[in-house]
Amino acid sequence: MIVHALAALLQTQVPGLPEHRVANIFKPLASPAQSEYEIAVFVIAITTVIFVVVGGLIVFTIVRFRRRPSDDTRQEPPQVYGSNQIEVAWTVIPILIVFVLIGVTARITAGVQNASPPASTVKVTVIGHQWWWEVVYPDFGLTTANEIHVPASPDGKTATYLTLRSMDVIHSFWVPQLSGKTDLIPNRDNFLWIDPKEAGIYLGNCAEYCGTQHANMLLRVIAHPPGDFEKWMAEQQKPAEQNPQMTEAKAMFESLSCINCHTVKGTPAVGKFGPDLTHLMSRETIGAGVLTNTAENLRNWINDPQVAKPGCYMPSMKLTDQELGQVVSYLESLK
Ligand code: HEC
Ligand SMILES: [Cu+2]
Repeated sequence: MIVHALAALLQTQVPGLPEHRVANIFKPLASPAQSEYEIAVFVIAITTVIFVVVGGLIVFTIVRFRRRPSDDTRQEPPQVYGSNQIEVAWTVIPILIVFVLIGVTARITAGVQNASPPASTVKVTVIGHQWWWEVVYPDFGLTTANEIHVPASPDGKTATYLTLRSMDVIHSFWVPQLSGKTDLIPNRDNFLWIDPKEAGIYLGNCAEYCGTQHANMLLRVIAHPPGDFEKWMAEQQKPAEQNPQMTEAKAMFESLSCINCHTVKGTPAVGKFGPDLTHLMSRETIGAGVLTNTAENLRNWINDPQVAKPGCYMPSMKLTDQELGQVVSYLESLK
């Protein structure tokens, strides 16, 4: 399984878009991640100084006051206690340090949370499911899955505001180069915003254990260069492709219970339990990043999703070869 996930992570590449695949908080590429990076460095610097001072004093004491052969072993060392100055110093200084850390953390957290959206803001609702992400663009009437397309914001003038919800258990949205983790909690809306400084693909994952396939609940944010996001959106808003050569295959798909769980816009398939398949072929991966979206992987997935993602909530439909062939060719027409 890990091999599958790794393979999916390593293979996929959209031509022309660089991949920011380092899951590294020390290489921030969006404002919230930048602020969080700064505070992380600040806290690490202060705690490093404390570590060096305390560790240094301990080492110094051990060496300087070690037992020497000339020591009188029957005599206790001088018992020094009750120095007011020292007591005050080691109480007050740590309190001051703690308050500085609290103050700076509160200021940065509030700064990230209260930042007002720039004029051009894309709203996205991300809904966690076991074990995939539903992605809704309420202003565009669009639903997709697992791959969140947003405009890049090289000048800081656009941002994407995410409303985070959950259908079942607590999940956590984490794309390390864009922002810290934010939980998706049932019956509660959480918010998060991102403004990727560079176009490209940012990888993330669910960061709150949410059941067997938690590790395969991967996430990618695709930040489009200026102008491209609108093109992508225009493509996505079109209804599902109606290819006349697919009439039979389409009828086959619609006769199966796939349509109780999946939506294909403009067709009788209106299920909401699984990912929207209207533009399935525009996605790079299937199964929340577990497989690259190739013809072979798609066929294997539909034949039995439990192989790539054991325990996931899509059953093997035990299709015959002929049914499988038709269903796959229909899905492949959903550009
Ligand atoms: C009981 C509900 C259910 C049925 C029936 C069902 N699916 Fe699914 N399907 C799901 C769920 C849930 C997922 C998401 C699995 C995951 O990633 O954990 C999914 C994922 C998929 C995906 C991957 C989509 C993506 O973007 O990752 C495809 C393709 C798919 N199903 C096709 C089909 C086809 C074709 C059928 C009928 C033969 C079918 N499904 C029947 C629930 C169902
Ligand atoms: Cu999860």
